[in-house]
Amino acid sequence: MAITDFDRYPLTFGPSPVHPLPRLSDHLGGARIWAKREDCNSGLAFGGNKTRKLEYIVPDVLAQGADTLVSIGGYQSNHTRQVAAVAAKLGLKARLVQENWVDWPDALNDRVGNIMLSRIMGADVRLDDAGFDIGIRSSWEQAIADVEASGGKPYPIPAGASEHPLGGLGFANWAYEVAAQERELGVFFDTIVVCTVTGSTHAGMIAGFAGQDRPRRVIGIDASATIEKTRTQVARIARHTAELIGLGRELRDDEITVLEGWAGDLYGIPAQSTLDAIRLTGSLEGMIVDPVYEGKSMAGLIDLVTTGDIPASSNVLYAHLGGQPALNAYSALFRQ
Ligand code: 1AC
Repeated sequence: MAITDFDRYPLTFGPSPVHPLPRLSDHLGGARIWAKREDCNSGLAFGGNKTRKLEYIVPDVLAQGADTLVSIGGYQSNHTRQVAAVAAKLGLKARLVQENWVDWPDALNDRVGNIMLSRIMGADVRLDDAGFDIGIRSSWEQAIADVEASGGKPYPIPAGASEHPLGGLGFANWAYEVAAQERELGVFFDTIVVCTVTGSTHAGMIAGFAGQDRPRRVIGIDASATIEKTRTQVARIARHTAELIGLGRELRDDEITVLEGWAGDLYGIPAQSTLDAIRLTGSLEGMIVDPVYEGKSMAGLIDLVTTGDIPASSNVLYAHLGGQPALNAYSALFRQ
């Protein structure tokens, strides 16, 4: 099967915008940097990368006749917010387990930003004390069982939709969308930079680009400081997705790159480089990145361009995945 053979339920506006970041590029004095904007890809609750993944999962939800999407993330999960939006759009219920992934002292952490949006959209939001983990959680399995026990028909969607068998397809398709946009724009992005945590965004890209003629670097920037788990998960999902879309060969290890160094100590806690990247990108380009995901991947991009690891001759495409709503829980960091 090829990517075009999979059913896709449209939730996005179409191809997400691609545009240059000239002032950031000039400031760094190296490669030319562009952004592809999943933060404005849809009218559903600010969109984001998970909306693309859900486009390939919704046909299965509808085929199974489910009435409740059951998913999981941290209090400030972008993923659960996008699941809540899709449930609202389809007239389904959403049951969301929101774990305490980040020990963050903001008193409104479980009330503003993503979690507030999920509540506004009518999701059944349940807080859970468990800390960060990208694996399958018993609280989520319990939520699925609870929905079933109360007569509902649950549809399980794991954290970030990453461990879902179809979770990599949205970003495999993204790779083909990029190739079409390159033809229109007359540019080739030899380097892609993307934040990676639960892994299927990055993994899908790797699988999608692997089937194209011109090789490129698809650099995942670790944002959770659990590097070995992340590498293992990205590799597994990339290989599974490559097989699904009929790549016809094994992915090589050198096609799977997750770089560490910008996550700080913990998921959800910004490092100084994260905060510097947020302010630099905002003040030079008016583009807002967040303290959990994009601030960390942007910090990685800034260093890789500045040190020449990404050569000055490169065109870099920065994947903006749409994590901004969490900024509301980090207001103390931006008082001045
Ligand atoms: C971790 C999946 C993730 C989210 O938003 O919950 N990106």
